[in-house]
Amino acid sequence: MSVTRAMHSSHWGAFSARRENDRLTIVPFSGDPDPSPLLQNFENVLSHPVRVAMPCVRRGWLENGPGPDARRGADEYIAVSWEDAYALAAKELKRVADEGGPEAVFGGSYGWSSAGRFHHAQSQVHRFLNTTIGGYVRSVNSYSSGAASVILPHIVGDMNEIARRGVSWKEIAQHTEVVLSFGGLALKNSQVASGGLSEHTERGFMQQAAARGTRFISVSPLQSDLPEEAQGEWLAICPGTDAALILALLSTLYQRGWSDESFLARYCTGWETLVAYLNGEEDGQVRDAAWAAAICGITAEKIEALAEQLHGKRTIISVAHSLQRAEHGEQPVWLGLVLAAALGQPGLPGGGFSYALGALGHYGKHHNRVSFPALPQGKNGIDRLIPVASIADMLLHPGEKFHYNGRHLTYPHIKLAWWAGGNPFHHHQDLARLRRAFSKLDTLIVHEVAWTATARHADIVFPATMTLEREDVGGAPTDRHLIAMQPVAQPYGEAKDDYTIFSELARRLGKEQAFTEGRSARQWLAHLYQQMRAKLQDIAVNVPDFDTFWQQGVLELPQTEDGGRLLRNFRADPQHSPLPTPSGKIEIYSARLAGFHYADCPGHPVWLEPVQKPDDAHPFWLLANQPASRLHSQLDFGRYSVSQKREGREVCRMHPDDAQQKGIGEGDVVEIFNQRGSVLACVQLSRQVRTGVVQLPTGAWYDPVDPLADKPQCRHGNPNVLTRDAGTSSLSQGCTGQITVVQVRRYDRVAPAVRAFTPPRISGLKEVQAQCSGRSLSSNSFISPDNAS
Ligand SMILES: Nc1nc2c(c(=O)[nH]1)N[C@H]1C(S)=C(S)[C@@H](COP(=O)(O)OP(=O)(O)OC[C@H]3O[C@@H](n4cnc5c(=O)[nH]c(N)nc54)[C@H](O)[C@@H]3O)O[C@H]1N2
Ligand SMILES: Nc1nc2c(c(=O)[nH]1)N[C@H]1C(S)=C(S)[C@@H](COP(=O)(O)OP(=O)(O)OC[C@H]3O[C@@H](n4cnc5c(=O)[nH]c(N)nc54)[C@H](O)[C@@H]3O)O[C@H]1N2
Ligand SMILES: [Mo]
Repeated sequence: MSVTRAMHSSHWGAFSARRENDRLTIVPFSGDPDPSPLLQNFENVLSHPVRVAMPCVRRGWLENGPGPDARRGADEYIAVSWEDAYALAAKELKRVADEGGPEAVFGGSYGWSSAGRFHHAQSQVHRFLNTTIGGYVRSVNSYSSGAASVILPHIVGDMNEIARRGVSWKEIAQHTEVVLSFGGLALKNSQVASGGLSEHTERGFMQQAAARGTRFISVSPLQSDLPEEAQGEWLAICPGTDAALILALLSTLYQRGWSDESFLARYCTGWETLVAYLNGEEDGQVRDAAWAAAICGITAEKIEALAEQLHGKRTIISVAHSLQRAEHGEQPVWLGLVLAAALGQPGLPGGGFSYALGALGHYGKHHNRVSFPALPQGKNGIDRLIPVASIADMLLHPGEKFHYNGRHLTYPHIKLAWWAGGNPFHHHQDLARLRRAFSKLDTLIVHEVAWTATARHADIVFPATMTLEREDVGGAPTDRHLIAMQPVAQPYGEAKDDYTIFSELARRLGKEQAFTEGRSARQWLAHLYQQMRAKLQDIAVNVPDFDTFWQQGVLELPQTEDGGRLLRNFRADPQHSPLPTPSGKIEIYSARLAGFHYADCPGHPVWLEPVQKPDDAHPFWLLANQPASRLHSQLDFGRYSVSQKREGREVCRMHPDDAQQKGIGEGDVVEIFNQRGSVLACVQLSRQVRTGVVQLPTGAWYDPVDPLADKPQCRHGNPNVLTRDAGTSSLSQGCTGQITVVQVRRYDRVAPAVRAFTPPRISGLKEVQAQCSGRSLSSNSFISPDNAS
């Protein structure tokens, strides 16, 4: 019996993979106090039939050539040799770039890909397009924090200073009396951090804080957003209404004389403008607790009691990413900051505002003094951008103007999009609209490890290796462990890593040297490691050479405890450490934002009536939050993810009272629908869900019964069939996928079988396989790390 063990890492934890004959077992990193069950998702995926085995070309594209095609998403595929795939892709990229320049190529390629820093797919795409055709149209910001990342620099400073480098968990556990979190602190979310997370410490810190007497208060439609460890309180709010609640809290603090007027005067601009707004001096509408109660579904008494709980306490306010992933998402973020300021807390130990605490394992952690460098992306020769969530608008409205952060920009005319390491048919909203948008392209090229819905819309599909099939270095700036990621298995079928694919394409475009700089993947790892080592030497820290690190598997890096420094320094000395805002202070009124003249994001924070709210036809809020059983759509076919489904379908949760009214029982298949389409899911009844809310997490692979339908039905449970595709506001144009409104009914027919994990029809697979190396697709043989390179 042969046994091998290799060190590896993922966005949800470090581990060693142990294989015994054909069985793969994942053993969490011994230094991790609270490993994530997501690790189990690796155990069954290596040779799963839904893996992409060969380069494939969409039949319609191969037969008719590049061009808009409404059949994208419903076509079959033809397996081709690597030679043919490279030739087709290189020729097409050259054609598009010759005719339209880099402005015709969209290389945003948003997505989380895998944890390794070198094979980070998005960086590889960017480097490839920069070095071969001189650039590409890029996307800015993220689906995570589209609104927050744009508004925070106007009102306080860079988001990273308020989130990743925000007040640390350690400090909270020591000093904080009240943690008020809008959107909660679910441990399901802090399991994850991009680049890796070798130690899951949130649970422990919450236990410590609670034991010392910290009071945790979670404002959320879901009780489960606050872990039991926190022993906290739940305020069940209607989704999308936190801005009204916070205005009422501010009004109460002000009316009772509890607002910290000296902090507000010394460290902030514009409090008097907001007070005028609270008092209705602008428009006659008083924004007090009674006003807010009618909007957010929390009684006026409870709102006033909450204000009282905060008054005089060392309080930290956190606003989850989710709140700003909604219409006017800038407002609750801005108001969370203002609430912390009105309590006089920013800059005090364990106090103030911490954006998105607990949303990811990065936040509230300490930083490495030196981190592993990113792959250099080269220089993009053009400056054309879209906010990342405007992808469908861009493709559907070329040449049209749009607003973004004080600028008036124009959508480019895109002919070709190149995607590696992301899944837009997971991450984007209104998937029927997204399909129509993608049908406008001449060509879509996708590198994927498996037949996701995005791969099924591509014209050329390159089979990419999974992280377990190659070597890399895992590391994040907030993780003190650097991991030598050693391969566990041979590539599946004909799969190659993204770097090899791009190197081969660059060669065919006459740019191989520019792309590779003459380095193999292993040589890049050693080169990047050496850069980090030199920087460490500059600060008198010696770490072993690359080969020794590789043998060791894990390296511990020195860290610094500088969490919360921006506001701490500002509080200590506002003259010498002003904030990087126009006034140098916290901006409760922003002259700059007012100068943009956006009705949907004016000069001070406001409550704005949303376009989407429940009505007779759509009486429920749908909450499309992050899944507990996987990262986004990654490894949805993995063991743990599948184990959390029911009969192969995603599980949605609703309150038993709502279900009873609809004649829905535990375990029933339901149809959740609105004007954009419908989704089947399996019901779990739960009193942890506020009435009027249905919760369906993201990440079940899109599996439309008829992919070309105007209003598709997803039999698997992907909520993005239902979400609305509109930006947060003219300021940031962020993603608004977190919430929408829907109707729900029991599905009484025989529910169609889920086919998400069955590959599309592929012809010619056998022939190409015979031409190629002849290696059997099923022999996903395991290898030992020693003979991996
Ligand atoms: N309705 C709604 N929608 C949302 C959200 C929401 O709250 N509600 N949340 C949004 C948020 S915050 C985010 S960050 C996005 C996430 O959206 P994405 O980042 O696009 O989601 P992932 O599933 O992580 O996609 C990564 C893809 O890369 C592939 N992959 C992994 N490793 C490799 C590799 O080495 N090479 C290649 N070529 N491919 C690889 C995986 O198989 C997977 O398909 O979703 C957003 N969408
Ligand atoms: N297991 C796992 N963890 C993840 C991810 C994953 O896919 N899987 N994704 C990671 C990524 S990329 C990101 S960006 C973060 C995202 O971090 P978040 O956006 O914060 O995560 P969500 O789970 O979408 O939302 C958190 C909670 O906010 C609540 N909520 C929703 N709408 C509202 C509202 O209007 N008001 C209030 N008060 N609460 C509301 C929901 O009940 C939800 O459970 O998560 C990260 N963590
Ligand atoms: Mo995200």
